[in-house]
Amino acid sequence: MKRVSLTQFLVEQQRQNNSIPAELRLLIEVVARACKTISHAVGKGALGEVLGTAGSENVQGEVQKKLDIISNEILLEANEWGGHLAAMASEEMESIHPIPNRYPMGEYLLMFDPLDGSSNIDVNVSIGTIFSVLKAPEGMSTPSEQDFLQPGTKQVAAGYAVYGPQTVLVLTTGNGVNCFTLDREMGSWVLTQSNVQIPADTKEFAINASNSRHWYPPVTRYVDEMLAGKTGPRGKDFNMRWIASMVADVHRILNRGGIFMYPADLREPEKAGKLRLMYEANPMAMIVEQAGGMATNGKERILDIQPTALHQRVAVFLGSRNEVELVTSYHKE
Ligand code: AHM
Ligand code: MG
Repeated sequence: MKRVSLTQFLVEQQRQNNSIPAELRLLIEVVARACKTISHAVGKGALGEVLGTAGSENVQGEVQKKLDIISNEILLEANEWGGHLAAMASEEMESIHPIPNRYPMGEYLLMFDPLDGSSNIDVNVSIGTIFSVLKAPEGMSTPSEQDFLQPGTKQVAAGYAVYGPQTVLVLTTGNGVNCFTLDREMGSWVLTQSNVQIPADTKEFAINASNSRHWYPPVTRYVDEMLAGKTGPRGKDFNMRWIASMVADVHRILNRGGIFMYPADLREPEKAGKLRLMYEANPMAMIVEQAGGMATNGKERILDIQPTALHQRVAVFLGSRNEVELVTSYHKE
């Protein structure tokens, strides 16, 4: 098998259709390098004294794990000096992180969830890093939170790294979705899947069913109909999976189809779900759409939502097109 590295892949893409400007290519490589470092820290586990809580809370009031903070630091440090970025924003930081004055300022904005699936860190279950890249608005001098509040359609790149039995980087620059497996001996990312496509139909769904008593009627109806199996209105049996790491659930869907749901529910309607639009929903929605799938908040396309706050939450339905279409149609009835 001819091995194509991430660098070679990006350079060739840049040559072929000029779809990736050189600056963006370098930015992606720096993010990928940071993910390699995070993968290494994650892999050490108890031996690296990286497990457990850090005794602090993030802006959403969630307890931070040591690895949440370490991963955040790795991404900030790796991306600060390269000259491609104007600012960064992270799920783990209350406000944006402008590039310090001692470094040149670039034209991109980077957002990330440094370590998604925090509840799985200490139990050795797959976790990951999710990232999204936007262009800074034309004429921006000092970056502000406002500059980040662009709809997901404006993303120029999005991706995630999943730290599981293998470490895999999944990337889109708006021209399909490609996967790179980390060769741990060589320390390089190798192209292992090109132009991934999510099947339009599926028999598998993912939702945290312990919240079912709080669901809104369209979600209850949709899930009940699947649970009814062959003799129910759907006429087939469905299987369920819930990893509680969005990266791992999305990665499964990318590989064999399925629908992932984190709906808003009756508890705190104003929160509109658990997941964050800027760090989780938008990048995943771009990847899923680029792979032929669909992503909505139950009513509208996630990528069309005009953000109003950096840490805004959103309901998420994504994956196999026909299923996302169906559950979205139930919300509209
Ligand atoms: P995190 O960013 O704090 O890790 O939270 C996001 C995670 C997602 O990866 C996952 O889909 C979801 O939270 C699981 O939530 P729950 O524990 O409610 O099932
Ligand atoms: Mg997360």
